[in-house]
Amino acid sequence: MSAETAIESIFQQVVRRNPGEDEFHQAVHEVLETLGPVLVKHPEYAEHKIIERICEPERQIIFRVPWQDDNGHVQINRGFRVQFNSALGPYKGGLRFHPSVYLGIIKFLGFEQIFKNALTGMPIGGAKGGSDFDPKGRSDGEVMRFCQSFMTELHRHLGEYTDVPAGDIGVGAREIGFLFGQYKRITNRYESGVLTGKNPHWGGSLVRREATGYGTVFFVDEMLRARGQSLEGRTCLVSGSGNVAIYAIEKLEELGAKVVACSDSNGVIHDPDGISLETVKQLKEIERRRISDYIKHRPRAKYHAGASIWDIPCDVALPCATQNELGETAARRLVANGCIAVAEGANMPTTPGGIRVFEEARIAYGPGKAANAGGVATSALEMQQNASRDAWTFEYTEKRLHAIMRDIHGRCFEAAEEFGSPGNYIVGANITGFRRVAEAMLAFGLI
Ligand code: NDP
Ligand code: 2IT
Repeated sequence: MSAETAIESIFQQVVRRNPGEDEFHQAVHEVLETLGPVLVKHPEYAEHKIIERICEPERQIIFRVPWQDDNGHVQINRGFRVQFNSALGPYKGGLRFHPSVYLGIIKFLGFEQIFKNALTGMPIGGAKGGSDFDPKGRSDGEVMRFCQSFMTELHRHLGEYTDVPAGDIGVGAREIGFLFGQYKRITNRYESGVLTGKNPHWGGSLVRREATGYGTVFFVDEMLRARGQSLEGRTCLVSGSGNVAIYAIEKLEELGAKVVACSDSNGVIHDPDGISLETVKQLKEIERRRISDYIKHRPRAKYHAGASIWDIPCDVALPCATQNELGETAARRLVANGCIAVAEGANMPTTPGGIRVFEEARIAYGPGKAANAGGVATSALEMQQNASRDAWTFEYTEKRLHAIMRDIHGRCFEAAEEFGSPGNYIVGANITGFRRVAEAMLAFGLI
């Protein structure tokens, strides 16, 4: 049986065993379709069923999260933590609070996280968790009660050497604070390393807030350098207006690029003079408002409800909102408008059809596993600081992040060459991450 046939049959088995989990199937397919050449080079991986084992989470926890809203009504949500792979270190990965969350979303994110975390070169396994809780329109008190209830169940599965969650969509510094407070209270331990993304005043790392966005920009900068180009003077689009988007915009501006648009799930802001980051931060980080309010502060900007950000002409596009936000039609539009680089701040934002368009056009395309790995890498730096009871400066931590992103780029670039797909960062990222996990799993015996 050829490596490709063997892999297709593993994929079919994953689909059969995980019915209805479309996003998980998509994430698995995207990795498996690049692994053929690895199996040819390493028949021992097939013999020991490494791929089959990696596709099956080590542990899946699903639990009830009851809480009381401000009107005294009982609310019930569902909580998840999928501990996917611990070959390289404690389970590590964010928590997502969004009404679209179900097991298939958490599994796709956890699966991606295995390879992303391996790619950072740091000692962290892969996991993801979250809930179908919708934080939009909820008071601080409601969010606190939800977080306390969520942690009341989840705490027994966590620990600095066991599983270390962080933020993702809908989970930022406020939620991490409530979660940490409840963990500390239940366990009677000030175990700083059990969560990352903490406020720097009580154990968080400087640069963690900025890390995913900054890292994505460092990655796109590396891709452009590899082609003898730079970010200077480039027109950019950044979708979303949350944590990743905001700090991607900040670093793009620092490096001399101009960001003309950002968005949220309701619509798009187009500001040809360049997005005012101060306004976005005030609206999103402080007031928790919709991005449509931006035009009240910047009357020359336009708001397009329900529009696609990818219709706006640009040189560089950074999808930083959510999965499957950039489809085939949008990808064609970007390429037709002269876009030269795409790097994914979000997880799996480009559909398979969109990826094909970028590959055919041979533009620089950085998949999320590589491009957004700066967030989790800086989480690992936060764990290092917690373990040594130390706190590093902003400058030093950012230097470490920058070096990590350069290394990730280098590893992906070289692996893509080695396996016959020069310039293909999907191949490079998947193979590099997979090999590191596979080697550890082989060494550990049948686990
Ligand atoms: P936030 O909650 O801070 O922001 C999410 C942004 O994306 C918001 O602007 C939100 O708009 C928009 N968005 C969310 N869902 C949708 C949707 N279904 N359609 C359109 N827009 C949507 O999350 P983050 O910035 O932390 O996360 C963004 C992406 O980056 C996610 O894919 C996440 O997995 C990924 N990521 C995050 C990391 C981190 O460190 N935080 C690390 C690596 C990847 P609205 O307010 O309208 O919902
Ligand atoms: O998708 C991701 O890498 C994250 N949400 C960050 C995970 C982390 O543990 O910092």
